[in-house]
Amino acid sequence: MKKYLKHSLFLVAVGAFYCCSNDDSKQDNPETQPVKEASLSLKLASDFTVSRYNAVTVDPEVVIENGDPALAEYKWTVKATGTNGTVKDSVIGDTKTLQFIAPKAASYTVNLTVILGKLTKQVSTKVAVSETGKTYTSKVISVIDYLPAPSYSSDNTPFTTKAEVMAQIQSDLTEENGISLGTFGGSIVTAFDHTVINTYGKRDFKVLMNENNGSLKFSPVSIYVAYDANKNGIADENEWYEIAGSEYHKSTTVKNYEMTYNKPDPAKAAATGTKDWQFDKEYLKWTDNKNAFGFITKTKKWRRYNYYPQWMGESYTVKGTKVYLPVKDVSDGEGTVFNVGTFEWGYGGIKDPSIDISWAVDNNGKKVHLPGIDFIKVFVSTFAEAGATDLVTSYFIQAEDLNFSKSK
Ligand SMILES: [Ca+2]
Ligand SMILES: [Ca+2]
Repeated sequence: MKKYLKHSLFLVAVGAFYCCSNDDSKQDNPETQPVKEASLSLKLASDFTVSRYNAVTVDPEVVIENGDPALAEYKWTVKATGTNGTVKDSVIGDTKTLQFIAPKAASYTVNLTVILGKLTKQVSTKVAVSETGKTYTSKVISVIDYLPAPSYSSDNTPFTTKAEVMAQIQSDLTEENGISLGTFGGSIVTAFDHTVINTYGKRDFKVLMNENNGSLKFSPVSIYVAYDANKNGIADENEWYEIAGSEYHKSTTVKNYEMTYNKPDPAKAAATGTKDWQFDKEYLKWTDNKNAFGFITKTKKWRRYNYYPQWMGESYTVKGTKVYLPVKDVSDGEGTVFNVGTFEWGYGGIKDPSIDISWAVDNNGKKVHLPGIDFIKVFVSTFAEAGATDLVTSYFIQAEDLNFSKSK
């Protein structure tokens, strides 16, 4: 024991000596060396090729000496001809690497300006965008997946298999009939026939839902987007990002919320409430991943309908971000008239349902930069009942590319 103690003391002494001698040496060397001037040099391949609505990575070689690379500012511009024939530079990016993507086949002159303190350097390249021979549409054209949550008025599609349901939903999308998503967790995944470009500094697509109509109120919906980065034509699990709208950072927003809906037993006697419209207060049982449970009330008006999608088995679980929707009874507690709130920006079913792809975030809430998106998922992120007017639900109609170019 003694031996170890001695040894340790010796180490401490050496450490102390080393530390002090190091400090001394610093004092012996006053900072007389001149500050080296920063230098910046750029290199970029002279041309790139890609086809219309596809992204090509334009990756410059940036060499910075005696300067902090984190302080470098990047500005990508492309020469665009305006409607009156004037040629102007449009900003298309502000990151070191550019994902160039264009709606029209043409030859583009792309310039990069890098600013580092007092230094400014420019470099330019050509991107040749070729035709694909395909015709594109501005709206989503196919349904990839569909999972409705309970809803009062749709009878949740009188089918027994998912294949039958999907055929009906695809036809409803084409006809723009309005597709019932129900309450929390109801969702639809749709695909465009082209990549919706994330236009710099602009909103890129809009989501069309059915609108509030008299006493019938609908919920805003959350949007998730996927860019087919690996080009396999599939929205892979790791390609999805949530659009972080106005409610995303609020304390009332619950991430990774899960609800399980249980199929009501048709043989069960209805538990009527004190109000005339409360046909069965214990109609459809739900549980969540916060150890809570409750029942969706069946209202008198919809008593002959199934709220539960009959093809979904005995129970099913939905998951995603839950957003608080203010719902206020304005009928002196009668539960017959309600005010339903809305969200400011970044959702479907609101006053301005246009979305900037740059609002996309990953699972940790960190902003991601996507060159565009191929798939969108519309998800009912609220859970609210409005008395006699029943569940606050949503219907998806369409989604549309806002900067779509019809001409080739
Ligand atoms: Ca954008
Ligand atoms: Ca993919």
